[in-house]
Amino acid sequence: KFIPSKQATIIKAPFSGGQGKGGVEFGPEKLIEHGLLEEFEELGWKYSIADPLAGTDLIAQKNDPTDVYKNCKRPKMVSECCEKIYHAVSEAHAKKTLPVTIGGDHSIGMSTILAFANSHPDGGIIWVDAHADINTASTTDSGNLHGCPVAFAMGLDEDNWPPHFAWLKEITKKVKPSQITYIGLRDVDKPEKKILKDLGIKAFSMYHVDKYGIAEVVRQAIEHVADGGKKPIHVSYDVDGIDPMYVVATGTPVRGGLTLREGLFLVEEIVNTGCLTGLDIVEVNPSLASTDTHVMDTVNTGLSIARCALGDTLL
Ligand code: 5AB
Ligand code: MN
Ligand code: MN
Ligand code: MN
Repeated sequence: KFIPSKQATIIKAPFSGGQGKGGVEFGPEKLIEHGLLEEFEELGWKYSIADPLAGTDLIAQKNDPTDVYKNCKRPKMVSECCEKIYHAVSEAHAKKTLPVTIGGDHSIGMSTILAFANSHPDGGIIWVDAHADINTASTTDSGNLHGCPVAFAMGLDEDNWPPHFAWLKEITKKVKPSQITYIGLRDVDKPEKKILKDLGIKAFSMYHVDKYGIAEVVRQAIEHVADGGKKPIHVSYDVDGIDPMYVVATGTPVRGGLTLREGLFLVEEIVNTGCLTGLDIVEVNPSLASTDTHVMDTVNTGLSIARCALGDTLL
């Protein structure tokens, strides 16, 4: 509905500065190596590739011991990279293409959802994750900014932001609490629970998936953020939303997650509304599995999410 011809912009975000582990920066290349681009072709999509972090010395930045601000780790690196990704995603929206941002860690979600909200102010965001990623610069305990992107995109606790985030402060239209919902939550920090409650953010945890079933949960999610399928929808998909039995190779796995089919079904349902207008696939870390089979399970899950998002169907 909102992408007039099947045109996508694949945005590579080989970024790992939002957390401490190495390897998540290989996500985009791994997905491409195992057939991401062929999927677009087979499903009739035209695409261009954006590589906004090309030329950035990501290794030196990640190892810069001076890049800290209070409890926040690598704020300069995260800010600089996220600004570039913000512009790339905004450009993809301006060209009326589907931005498909491939991580990398989830800190880049601040850019993708903010670019979405600025290009589609009436749109809704569905954040699929085991985690709420809504710690603020003050509440983060780990200091890892991949646990904070939603708070940054909403402008929460701006007074305590690291000074590097000046560009983000200048973007006055923030993501609104009513504009986002979650599916798959099961590991939410105490201060995050308070934020979700205080702001009245609708969230579907694994409890809701068990109680109502994924079909009803995704229906309610679409109802809440997109008037049941009348408005553009951005999906920010952290692969750790799916159970580690299918997705081992990710940085912060939590047991008791979505089955593979639940995780794919929700994408299929969103696509069926015709409203999918932005997608992130993040936190595939090929270095975090002890066997090739486990790496490939995770990579193939990422590829399946993409295939569902591009409208693969038997019918
Ligand atoms: B992910 C935790 N809440 O803030 C924190 O993988 C985990 O992008 C964040 O969802 C997980 O460090 C970030 C404990
Ligand atoms: Mn997560
Ligand atoms: Mn700028
Ligand atoms: Mn996440």
